[in-house]
Amino acid sequence: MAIVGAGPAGLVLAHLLGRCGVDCVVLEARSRDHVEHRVRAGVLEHPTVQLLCDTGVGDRLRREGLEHGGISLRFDRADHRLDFVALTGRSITVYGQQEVVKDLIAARLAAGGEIHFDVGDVRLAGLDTDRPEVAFTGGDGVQRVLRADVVAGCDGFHGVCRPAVPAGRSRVFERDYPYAWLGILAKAAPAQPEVTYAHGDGGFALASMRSPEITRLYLQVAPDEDLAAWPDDRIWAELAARLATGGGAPLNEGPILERGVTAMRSFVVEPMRHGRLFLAGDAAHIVPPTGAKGMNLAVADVAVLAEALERFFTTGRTDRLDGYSDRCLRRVWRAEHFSWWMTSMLHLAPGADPFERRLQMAQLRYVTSSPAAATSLAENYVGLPYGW
Ligand code: FAS
Ligand code: PHB
Repeated sequence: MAIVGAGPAGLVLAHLLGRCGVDCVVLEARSRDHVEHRVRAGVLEHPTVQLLCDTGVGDRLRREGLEHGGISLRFDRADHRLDFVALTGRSITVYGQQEVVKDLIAARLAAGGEIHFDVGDVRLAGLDTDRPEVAFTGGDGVQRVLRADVVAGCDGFHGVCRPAVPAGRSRVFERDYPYAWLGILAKAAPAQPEVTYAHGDGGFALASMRSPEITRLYLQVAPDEDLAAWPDDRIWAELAARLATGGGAPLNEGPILERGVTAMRSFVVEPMRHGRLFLAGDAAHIVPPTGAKGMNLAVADVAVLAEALERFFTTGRTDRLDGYSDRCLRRVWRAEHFSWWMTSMLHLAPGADPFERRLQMAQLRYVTSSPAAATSLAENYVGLPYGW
């Protein structure tokens, strides 16, 4: 089993396969230090937390993760909390993606798993045979060829696996949004107890956190925003303006530890398979991060793939492998819709007319006042059960 990519998808897959005795090798283009410090997602769905804890890699997550019973939508200069536990009986956990990656790498290496970092020039061949090959240059400069039964393409949106599918054998569905997120990680106490999405006249902002001392904040900006045009004082002033409430606590400022601009897009490739290549996570789909689904979808994909591969390697039966793409795409499209819906409800599209603004306000007021509407948002946000 060759796994290309050591992000959440590749590492969870290697962890699950390792537990059932399937021999797998992970190939990662970047260094261990880089992947363990790359700041990305922050919210773990309930099923993701369950899977990590049930398979023995959730100890630190349980100790250090911040379990939240809900989120707030901030509009009309007030907070409107959605109580996920009351609505669904389930919670979410805030725990940085890089921490999940650290825990998984440590667990794989402790179990004797094989992860090659700093690999280059990864090339796939023989995907439509039963002996596919992955050629690569190791971090030591030595060229190698990995002969496998199956290849998992877990190398993200910009990887080499999806492009290895011959033209005409897959179909792409995509949408770009007329805005991006400027995100910062700052050494400052979060000013609010839970993840808070703000919709105001100046545009969207999101207040999250990583610990009682580290806050994670986002601003809607133009899709081609130049980060250099955002000195610290401008970032803090705009965040304060967009997150202002009637009487809420003021934003706590502090040293900015990391900053970046993330494009917003929806993207799905169908099918998520070509011969013995199986695509998972961002290699197969992208969601705008407003629904906090990206990393969680990656984990859900490989939970299905690991079960199918275990059946194949232990019995030779391919029925679950043959059903992999269709089964994952049902959840993927549900998450694509939810992420598009949250994004459209909360962001101010450039040139949006007063009619669109009033539709957004009507939706925000409805989803925070109707138990039925609030339950719909809550069950999608906390994560639908696997197999949904
Ligand atoms: P990943 O991209 O995480 O991992 C792919 C791995 O493959 C990487 O380590 C890469 O180095 C490696 N790779 C690439 N090409 C390779 C090659 N040729 N050979 C070998 N290895 C190769 N999601 C949220 O839910 N909330 C967020 O706030 C959020 N913020 C994000 C910010 C940014 C800047 C980005 C890019 C994404 C963000 N996401 C967010 C989405 C993100 O969390 C992804 O959904 C998640 O990383 C998906 O995990 P993977 O599918 O494993 O892909
Ligand atoms: C985060 O904490 O990084 C985060 C939270 C909620 C989102 C996206 C990102 O929708």
